[in-house]
Amino acid sequence: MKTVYSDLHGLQHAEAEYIRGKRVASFEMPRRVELVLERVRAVALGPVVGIGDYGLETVGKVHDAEFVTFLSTAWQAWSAENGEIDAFPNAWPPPRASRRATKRPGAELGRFCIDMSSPIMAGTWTAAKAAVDAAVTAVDIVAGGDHAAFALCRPPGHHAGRDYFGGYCFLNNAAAAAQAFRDRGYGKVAVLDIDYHHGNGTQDIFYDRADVLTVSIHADPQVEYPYYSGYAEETGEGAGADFNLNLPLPWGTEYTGYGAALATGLGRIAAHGTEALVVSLGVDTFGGDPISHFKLVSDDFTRIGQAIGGLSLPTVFVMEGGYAVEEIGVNAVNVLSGFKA
Ligand code: Q9C
Ligand code: ZN
Repeated sequence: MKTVYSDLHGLQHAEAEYIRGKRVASFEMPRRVELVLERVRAVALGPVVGIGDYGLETVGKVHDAEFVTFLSTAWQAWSAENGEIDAFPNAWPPPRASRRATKRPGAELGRFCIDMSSPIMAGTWTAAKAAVDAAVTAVDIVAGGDHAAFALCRPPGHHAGRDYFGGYCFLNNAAAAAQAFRDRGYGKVAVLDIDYHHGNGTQDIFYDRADVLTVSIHADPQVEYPYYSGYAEETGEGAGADFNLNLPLPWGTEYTGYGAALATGLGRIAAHGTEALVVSLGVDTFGGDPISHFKLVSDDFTRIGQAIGGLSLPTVFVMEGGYAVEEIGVNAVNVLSGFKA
């Protein structure tokens, strides 16, 4: 399996995020994917290739134009007012307030940013755009005949919606990959999100569409980020009714419970008549993850990969979360090795 990688990800290197009132060192860091890359090489998973440049068209198919303009110019506006300091919002629009644009960068951030974990810095746009390009490059590798490919990208993407960012995510790499499959003639596409957190952005982007089925297995949103979505009753709307499946699981979930949910999700993906699959590959379901509460062990990731491989679908894996940095390489690559076996 080929791995798509660009070192431009290093341009996003947030110093801090805010967790429960505390300013702490960012859990989402460049070293995460560097260690996955090391593991890819150690097990000889396959060649490592660079990214293509897909311009703004791909991004524009899954994000609103106003949001793309905002994100690509946010640092310039913020740093002109505030200097070289990581950008966080300083206000959010309350329900029923005006959605109109303001003249202050901190207030503009509040219009598009959903939390306090995702600061914008000088290289954020370049890094986020490179991550989308990695995901779409992986799609082109599969469309070119490979059975599967791995987009080893960061910042992650699944919390970014059509017009918002957060949860360490700025642009939705997996959604761009799913859309790219559609644009290359794959009629029915599915996204399987196995990150510990609900893939709210991906759900949002495809919520009213039947051509891209979205399935997410994640921690119960009543107790876990992103809190305001990820419930089982969210099943899609309009043409997309019944084309979104959420499988929330309690804190403490081990492979017994996880594997059962995975089997349900894979069954739905098979029933969809899926022609191409995108996997949002988060490994923050690991028991040792510092911000999560599932209890998977490293060997469980091999089993997850095997189960996904059982679908025998053209598949693109897109890196998402995973913050137990020392184990992230083994855990992520176990999924890919399991898939191949
Ligand atoms: N107490 C991804 O895994 N902070 N994003 C949550 C919980 C945000 C995770 C704080 C976590 C985002 C891609
Ligand atoms: Zn996550």
